[in-house]
Amino acid sequence: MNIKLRYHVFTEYVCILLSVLQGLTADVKWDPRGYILYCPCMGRFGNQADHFLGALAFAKSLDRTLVLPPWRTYKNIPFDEWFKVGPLEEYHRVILAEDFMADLAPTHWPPEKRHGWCWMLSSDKDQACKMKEGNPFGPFWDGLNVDFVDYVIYNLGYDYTQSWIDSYPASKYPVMAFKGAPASFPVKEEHVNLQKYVHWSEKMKLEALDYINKSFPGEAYVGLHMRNGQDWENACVHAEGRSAFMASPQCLGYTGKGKVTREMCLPPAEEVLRLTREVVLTSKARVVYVATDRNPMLQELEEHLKDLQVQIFYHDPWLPQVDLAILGMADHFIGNCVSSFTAFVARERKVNKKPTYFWGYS
Ligand code: GFB
Repeated sequence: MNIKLRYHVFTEYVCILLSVLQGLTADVKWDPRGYILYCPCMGRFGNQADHFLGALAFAKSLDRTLVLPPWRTYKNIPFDEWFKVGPLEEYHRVILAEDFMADLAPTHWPPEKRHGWCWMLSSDKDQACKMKEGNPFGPFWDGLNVDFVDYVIYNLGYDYTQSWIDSYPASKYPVMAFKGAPASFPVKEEHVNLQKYVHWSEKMKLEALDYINKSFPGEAYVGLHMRNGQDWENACVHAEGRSAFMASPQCLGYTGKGKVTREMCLPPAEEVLRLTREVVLTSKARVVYVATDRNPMLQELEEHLKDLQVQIFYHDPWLPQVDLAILGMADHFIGNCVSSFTAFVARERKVNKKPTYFWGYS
């Protein structure tokens, strides 16, 4: 084990010990300023992460504690399995959903007071707020042992802070449990920087570093995100010519300058090879790390970069978040303008002042 890795193993043990001690002495008190809870029920990780930043900002604007929802895959993943809680507290009050349910809900949000919150137009008000209908809604709330006895219908936008405070005071509505994230997608421009409070857990960091240290220790590397699975091919059919499409504002900005192109959404092989070579040449890196949901283009890359003596690595980790962490640590990164999976990496790199380029755009 090299020194960097040993240091991380040591810090992880210290963190685990501290959290056990904290758990033993924790005295979770109810906060009368109220709580916000929601299901991260739209899309996969990148979408959920965009929503998370907006929900965090929303909770702060209402001065309510944000209950950190588990991430939703085919099961609930406790928030702190992937990210640290501490750095978020520098921005605003948060509590893990599992702690909220164990320590506060039995007394302050008992089963008979559990109301689901649904956004609905006034004209649809007679429809039920189906908090738990379908997947992931049902399994998400089941994972927290929550059933709803009634619901609250609202049609306020999440920017109308004062209206929220006036209409739903915490004294009358202590817990807001939203059907979906109280936030927009993609993340708003003014919330992008909240990424600085989102830090990988020691466990995730170790997992990424372990791969890096075993595969290309100490080498500068260029990380590539190639989003080219079947679902993406289908989605990109609708992308061309639009002023905004999914995460594209990360490239085109939020004011509709420019249009999404086919090359940005689903870059052809020539564009992948061209930009990779350009970044390898300018960075002088000798390692390329490929992350993808389908085709890593290993043969084409090897052929195209043969004269530069570049080593190419493709890990295909058991957890996509390991790819994200490795891409975040890369010296240079090329991603996809339209993908929110890329957007997570690009935001992390932005706050850490690391360079990012985009297929069909840079
Ligand atoms: O993260 P995500 O919301 O980003 O969804 P997009 C894409 C998912 O595909 C990731 C896998 O969460 C991963 O599970 N994936 C994508 C990858 N790229 C990689 C990669 O490089 N490595 C690994 N290991 N896994 C949106 C979806 O995806 O695409 C929407 O959220 C919809 O629901 C749309 O399907 C078409 O923004 O790229």
